[in-house]
Amino acid sequence: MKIGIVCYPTYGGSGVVATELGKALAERGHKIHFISYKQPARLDFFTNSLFYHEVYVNNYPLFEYPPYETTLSGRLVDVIKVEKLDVLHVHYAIPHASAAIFAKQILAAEGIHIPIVTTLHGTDITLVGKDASILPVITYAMNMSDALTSVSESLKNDTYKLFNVTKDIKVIPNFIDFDRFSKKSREHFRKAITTNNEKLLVHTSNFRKVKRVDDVVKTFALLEKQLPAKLLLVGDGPERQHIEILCREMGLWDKVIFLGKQDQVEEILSVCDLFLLPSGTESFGLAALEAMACEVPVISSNAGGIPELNIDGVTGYLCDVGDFTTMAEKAIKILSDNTTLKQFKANAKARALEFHISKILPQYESVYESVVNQAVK
Ligand code: GMT
Repeated sequence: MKIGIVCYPTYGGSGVVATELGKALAERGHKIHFISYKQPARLDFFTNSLFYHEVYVNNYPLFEYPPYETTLSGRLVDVIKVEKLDVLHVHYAIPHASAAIFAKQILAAEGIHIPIVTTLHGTDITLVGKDASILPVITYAMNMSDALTSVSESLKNDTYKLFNVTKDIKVIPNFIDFDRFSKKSREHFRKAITTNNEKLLVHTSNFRKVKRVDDVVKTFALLEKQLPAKLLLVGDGPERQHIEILCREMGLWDKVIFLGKQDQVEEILSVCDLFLLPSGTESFGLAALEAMACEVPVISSNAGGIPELNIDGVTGYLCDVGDFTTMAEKAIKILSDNTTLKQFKANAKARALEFHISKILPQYESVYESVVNQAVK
């Protein structure tokens, strides 16, 4: 099949899922056309089945807000026609779903039918999309999509709760490529940052408020009073400076290491003992799945879709949002006994294997086939 994929080109979340999906589909013989405003971060090579089309927004002095959505629709019309795409798959509804529906309608007027698959990822529903200024546009785009998928049951339920969506939503969970995400031997890196008996905790995110990185630091502060440990903070974003200041104020500056944005996050995860994910909302928690694949158990909040991934008492622990005291207690419980830690690490990997890319990919293929076949009938 010739498949167009629209996504954000960013390091985290939906951009990663879209890019890894496209790369895996290309390996299975499909022709994949990525359409975005920048080359997706994980699209670090090309083959004769992978293509990238940049959306370039022309600026003009009149525009306080350059018209990205209109330009994206125009680019989609062009790529769909020229490349003769069979299906267009858009990741993150805002503004990708509405831009795709506009392109679909323009093409319909020319007698060309293009099925649209929209995948909902998280804050496109739970934070940004539900805002009254956007809600009617996103509702329309979801209902006009030929197929709708969401990355968790929780996100599906939120969508039905918050929007007047009449379409079926198929849950297809996020996935992990074990060729890349598995424990690597990088002990030299661990030795460089920890002493022999120190445990190593980690958090990776885009440092937005919703990630509650201050709860990561507060959990660590309680823990390190009882257990020698260090904390790695990977990623960057609006909250980073505030978190740096918090670490200084709490006297943790020499125990918390800020690594910034990293390409080879699996190498870092490979030397860590525990992952912290205290998010206020989280539709799935791909970062936690990446950690689990590298044999790192997870202390998380019980928000959104996280309980569909992290099993309480098995792969880590689930705590109420904001309850960093319990998070610290549970972290100490796992880390203070090496036999317990070993068991949790093994459980984390076993759970991650259930999200192996080979199990999830066919689910997307069958969605594509169903919308393409519907069009033929
Ligand atoms: O929705 C977002 O906040 C952005 C999105 C992204 O593009 O980074 O993250 C969401 O999608 C990921 C991939 O499906 C999920 O693993 C994240 O849980 C989800 N983030 C939130 O729900 C906050």
